[in-house]
Amino acid sequence: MDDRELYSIRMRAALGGPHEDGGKHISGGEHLSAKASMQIKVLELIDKAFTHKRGEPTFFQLTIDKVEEDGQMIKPLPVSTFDSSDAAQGRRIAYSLLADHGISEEIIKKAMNLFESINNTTGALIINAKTGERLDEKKEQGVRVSRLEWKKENFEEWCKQKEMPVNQRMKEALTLATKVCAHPLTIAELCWSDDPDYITGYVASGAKGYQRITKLKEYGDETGGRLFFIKDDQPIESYIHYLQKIPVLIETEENYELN
Ligand code: WAQ
Ligand code: MG
Repeated sequence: MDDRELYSIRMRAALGGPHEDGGKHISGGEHLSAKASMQIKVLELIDKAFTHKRGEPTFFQLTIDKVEEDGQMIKPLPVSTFDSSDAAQGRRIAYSLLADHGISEEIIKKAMNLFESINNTTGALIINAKTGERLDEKKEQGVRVSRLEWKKENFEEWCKQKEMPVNQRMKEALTLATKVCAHPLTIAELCWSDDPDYITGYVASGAKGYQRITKLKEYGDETGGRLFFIKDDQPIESYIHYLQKIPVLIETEENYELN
């Protein structure tokens, strides 16, 4: 076996049946892995789904695909943090951070209202930053970004250097945002979790980095999601292909090897 061969591992879990049959979305997750580490990554995903605060799944699906596409290595976006004392203040900060990217107030408002209606999506909604129109055709589910990884040891070393606590959730979110924002069509991403016990979210972009906002919703609230604001000057199909299929490894050093 060539130990540089990579596998994409994807998980989705729902309560009351599969998502497409109306089940409630509980959890999703993805890894890129060498064959030797697949078992441990699968166990992590089982643990993630079956200890979830949105509920205990009755449907759990795992998909493993061998990756044939060439990958890219990208440095993590720089991180900054904005403190908010409540959700309302957090959303005002999110507004102004999105407006810094030239997105109009009307479109931001429209997009934020979408969060109230998308609390069962497994993926992200892709929004035309000029018109506010939704560009993905995936209806309920949105587009799931896959084939991304940040090796644990490298992430922990990076946290130490930045004097930041090791936060698994931030690792996943920063990995995703770095992949999404590395594409030239992405103007900015807005995200907060759909987990009732996680209230920190972010606005991210290649231009401004990963801008965390400590409180974007109140505890107990199960609404959350992801919006990608994009330019409309290239076909959406190649953008979606990049998000779903092109492997991206986050690395802070040269000579990086995934295990
Ligand atoms: N691709 C596209 N959309 C996704 C993906 C993905 N791989 N994973 C999650 N989503 C969407 C989906 O609609 C989820 O319901 C929603 O995002 C929220 O996902 O402290 O934990 O995993 O810096 O609940 C951000 C702040 C935490 C971290 C975000 O999101 C920090 C979070 P969750
Ligand atoms: Mg979640």
